[in-house]
Amino acid sequence: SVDPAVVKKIEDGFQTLENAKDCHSLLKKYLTKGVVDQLKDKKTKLGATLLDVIQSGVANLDSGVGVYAPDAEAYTLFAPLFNPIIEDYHNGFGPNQKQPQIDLGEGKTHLFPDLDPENKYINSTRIRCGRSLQGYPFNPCLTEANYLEMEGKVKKIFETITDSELQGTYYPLKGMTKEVQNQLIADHFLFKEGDRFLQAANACRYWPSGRGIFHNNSKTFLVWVNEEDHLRIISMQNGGNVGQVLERLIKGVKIIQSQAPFSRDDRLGWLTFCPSNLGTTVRASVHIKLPKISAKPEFKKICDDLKLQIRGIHGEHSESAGGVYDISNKARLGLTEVEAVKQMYDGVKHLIELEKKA
Ligand code: ADP
Ligand code: CIR
Repeated sequence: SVDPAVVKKIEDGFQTLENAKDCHSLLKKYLTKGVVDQLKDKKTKLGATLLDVIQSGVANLDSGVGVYAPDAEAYTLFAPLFNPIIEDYHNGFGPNQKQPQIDLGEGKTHLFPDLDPENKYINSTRIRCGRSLQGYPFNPCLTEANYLEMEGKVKKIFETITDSELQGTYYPLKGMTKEVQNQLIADHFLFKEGDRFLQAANACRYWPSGRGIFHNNSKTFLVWVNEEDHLRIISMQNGGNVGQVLERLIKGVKIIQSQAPFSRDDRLGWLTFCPSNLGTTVRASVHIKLPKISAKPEFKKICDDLKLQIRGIHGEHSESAGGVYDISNKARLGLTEVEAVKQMYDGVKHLIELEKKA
């Protein structure tokens, strides 16, 4: 059974959320007294509790979502909390709905010709997806030995990549100079360090052990190792050629997938640490200048209606700079991978038309 001290922390966390009038997280919206009482005594086989699920959102009242899954079982054991959050975040994906079959968009990349052939609006395009290695829980339940073993496994996979465009080098975070690390972060290639949302979720233990980045020479194909998810597979390049970016991502995912079994759930698709990334795990984004329409008060509403999410220039929870925004598909669950990319593509195309007319 759950330690009474942990139950107390859960109840205190609930009170903290109740008292926080300025908190707008999905956690606060759906963690009712009834849900607390139903779930506070439950524990996954690996020993994770409701506290592991909610502690990041309790410590960070400005969270958008506020919960993480410590292991795969948490999504079912704590479903009375996860399900409504998932439904709210992913365009109404209900408890009886299932993630469709995988369709990365192979053979369909011609559907995405350059969004900005004159190079006037889009600085760069990026598509990423996440994967979890079968047989390992998510961050809070991993030991240092797990991290090192997982890093060893994926390093071996990287060494087998012979495709001339994708082949590259794995750079462990341990031993990387601060100068190199900070440059990679500033240039948008590497995950940041000290993310308070992840830290409060116990997702940064033993840092930097087992963490690192693989990339090809031109930094157009990259893989993050053991940051928020076990793997983040990324394709990016300057300009607005979404088709080319997707084509490269598909090539990379297929190579890696052929050598590592990943955790997939029949209903939720690819499993990830954060419920916002379930399903396709795909976030397709552009860094785009839209000086006219982004100055309008209705810009956020326009993007919401197009099912787009706005982020700042250095990723989630960062600010825009120089009028450049990160615009991406918001939902990742309940649609196919190629549909997720199309949501970003069609939405951004529309935004560019609005900007031209403004
Ligand atoms: P994620 O995409 O994994 O959800 P973030 O929002 O933190 O995570 O973004 C990670 C990094 O990727 C940040 O440095 C961000 O600026 C960069 N990035 C995202 N989209 C683009 C893009 N279209 N072009 C260049 N960099 C991008
Ligand atoms: C939040 O709730 O704002 C953070 N926990 C991040 C949530 C979604 N972001 C993500 O998956 N990277």
